[in-house]
Amino acid sequence: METKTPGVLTPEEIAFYNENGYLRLRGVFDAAEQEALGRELEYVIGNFAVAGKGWDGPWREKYLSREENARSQLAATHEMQQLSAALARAILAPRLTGAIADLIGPEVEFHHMTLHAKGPEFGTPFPLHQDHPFYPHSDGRYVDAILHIDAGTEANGCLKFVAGSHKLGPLTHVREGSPHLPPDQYPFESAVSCPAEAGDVVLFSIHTIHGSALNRTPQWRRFVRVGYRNPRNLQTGGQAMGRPGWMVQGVRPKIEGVTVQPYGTIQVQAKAPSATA
Ligand SMILES: O=C(O)CCC(=O)C(=O)O
Repeated sequence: METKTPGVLTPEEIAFYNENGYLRLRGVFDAAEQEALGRELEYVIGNFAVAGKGWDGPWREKYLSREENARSQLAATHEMQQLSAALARAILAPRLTGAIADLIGPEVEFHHMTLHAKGPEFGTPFPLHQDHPFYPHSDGRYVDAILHIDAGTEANGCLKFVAGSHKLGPLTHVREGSPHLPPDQYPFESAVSCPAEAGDVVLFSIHTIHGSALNRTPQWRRFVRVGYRNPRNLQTGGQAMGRPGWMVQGVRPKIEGVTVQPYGTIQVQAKAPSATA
């Protein structure tokens, strides 16, 4: 039985992603799905998320005034598919996973889900970085999908990308606080804004340099990140290391030297083909 959604993206969209390292998908979730996502995420934030000042590090003095540094707020948590059926269904959405299969497939494995809700007026910014240091993988066949539960605008801290930066591969990050790129070498001005509507999804490569500015609006700005990989792209460390995820397109390929335990671990023997790549 065919378990891969037929092509979703146009050749132009695939070419845009390959050239720039990111891609906006419009209207992935309809009004009813969007309403359920917003409502259930509100419950998750109220009951399970941890609110704090957000990412730490010397970049804060560079980017933020004293007041912004003291008052900035971010609510975060992980793996909300364990808390909400609407969020669990979103991971499997065929238009989303089919698009990702067009970019890195044909097989696609779900890897993780993370909430980033920027608080009102002083919603924490993210300095420019790649996601590679947080969950390094052997190659570039890894796409992060940002589900826009709320619209992303200049005023509330939409995503910003350094176009084409995925071609640089993994870069060395400052490890003081959360991994980030040195602000002097990678200024925010080098990134282009990617505003999007609620219900849109923005995709980007694990190697694309990105970040977002302060949320200065009176409302929360809620984004959910879902990580997807080609299952042949083996993880080498970080978040969710060794945990098999659901197959969301196709079937898991059998890889020499890799065993998947039914109750929860992926073990890679030394001879696995891409474990040392
Ligand atoms: O939520 C944001 O504004 C930025 C998210 C981000 O940088 C990330 O998920 O890696």
